[in-house]
Amino acid sequence: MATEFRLPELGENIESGKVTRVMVSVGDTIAQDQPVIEVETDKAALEVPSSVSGTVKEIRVKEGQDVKVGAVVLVVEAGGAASQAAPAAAKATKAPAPDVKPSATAAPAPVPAPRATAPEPVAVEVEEEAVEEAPAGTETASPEDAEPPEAVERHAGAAAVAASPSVRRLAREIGLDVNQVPGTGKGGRITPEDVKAYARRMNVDAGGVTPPRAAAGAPAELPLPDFARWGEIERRAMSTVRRRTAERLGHAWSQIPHVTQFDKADVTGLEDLRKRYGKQVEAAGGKLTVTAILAKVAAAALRKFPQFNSTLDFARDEIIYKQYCHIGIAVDTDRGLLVPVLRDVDTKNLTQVCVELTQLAERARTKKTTLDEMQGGCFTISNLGGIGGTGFTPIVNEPEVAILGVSRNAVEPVYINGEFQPRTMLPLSLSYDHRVIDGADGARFLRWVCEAIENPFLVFLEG
Ligand code: CAO
Repeated sequence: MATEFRLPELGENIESGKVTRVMVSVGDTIAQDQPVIEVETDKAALEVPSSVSGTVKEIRVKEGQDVKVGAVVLVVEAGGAASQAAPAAAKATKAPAPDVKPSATAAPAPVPAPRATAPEPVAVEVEEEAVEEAPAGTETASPEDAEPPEAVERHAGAAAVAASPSVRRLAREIGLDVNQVPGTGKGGRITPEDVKAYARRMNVDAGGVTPPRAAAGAPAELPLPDFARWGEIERRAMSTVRRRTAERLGHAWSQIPHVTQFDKADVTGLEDLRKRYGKQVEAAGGKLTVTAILAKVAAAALRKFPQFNSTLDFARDEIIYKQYCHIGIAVDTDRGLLVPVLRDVDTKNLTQVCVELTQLAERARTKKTTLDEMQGGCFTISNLGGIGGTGFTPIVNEPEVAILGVSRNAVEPVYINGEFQPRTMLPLSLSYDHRVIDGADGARFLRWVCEAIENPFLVFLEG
């Protein structure tokens, strides 16, 4: 009997993914839980395991194609179908989306969504022909354009939120969390007007649907010249990561009043400690790096300065203070910038942080990070010092309110006790959201970070 394997839920608010690799061929025998395709979403690249076993009869997706959650990926002949597979012959126009909850009978979602925000099975009505053909390497028009009638989302501690995919897309393009939008439609359903009204209240420009180019910081009203007039050009489709990066950074840059504070930490002593304890950390499976040390110091600084571990909720006239401390680390990968998150840095010792950071950066570079690992950061560190540079102004990683930029350390003459001494100095730049953080606090925070680097005892004393 032929069974269909459909794209399972990939995570909260994720409706589709771009197929970056098909890992099986027609005629292959596959086992349950065997990864069969690799999918890229705006948050992570995931290997998607099959929920069925047997012989692959048909492959319904291609590399480069956008595939909707619930769309058929494979048709597999016999061999132990899991519960979520539907009969291949069934041409129902309202097939249920696959079960998102890991269970004994359903295949696990490729990446478990964060426990606190794991959605209930989504009541999305999936159209049979959800997958659009596309030549390899190009993106199709958004699959969201084929709009299912209604969807229900849930999020932690909140009632179900009803919003159609187009409304959720509108919210996403503007940069809003649809779960925060009060719905005025029937039964509390969120309408496009609700999203725009909410955006206006948040001081966000929602004049119509902001076109993606405008969201990415390139004003739509400026038409591009015909560059081919001056020489040969090549057009390439933007990757999902590049597009999402452009949208997010464009939004953050235009909406957050940034201030960047600069300072320098004397890391002469720290560099000696790194040399002295490096082998010990290496034996534990990690690398004792400046980034890991800064993550620990930043975690302590967030406890001392809680306004840096906050998020502005304009709509409710509130500031949300997080009681946990997850640090995002900017990682340079061949797919572009990714920011996986180190969890509960304040509760872990430095060796643990080093080991986790080593593994996390490696997973980010090899497309192995889970969605959970890409979410929930409180504060971000971007270390460009391994590459070079004397300073830069990082952009705040919304909805966080501050980010620490790290540049390359250098030996400099520092005037101490009446004489110049050669000291290794680390340039740091702290960008922050001036709506939430005052300049004096920005200066105090960064100074404290520098002092804690120079005298780590401060972390125990005050962090
Ligand atoms: N000054 C001088 N040297 C530095 C340094 C600094 N600030 N930071 C790192 N280095 C050195 C390290 O000591 C290491 O040297 P060795 O190989 O001799 O030990 C080398 O640079 C590489 O460092 P690393 O990558 O092993 O470790 P890390 O923890 O310092 O960095 C990570 C980890 C993930 C932050 C880094 O690899 C990376 O991806 N950086 C780029 C981040 C980025 O793209 N930011 C931009 C975001 S905004 O567009």
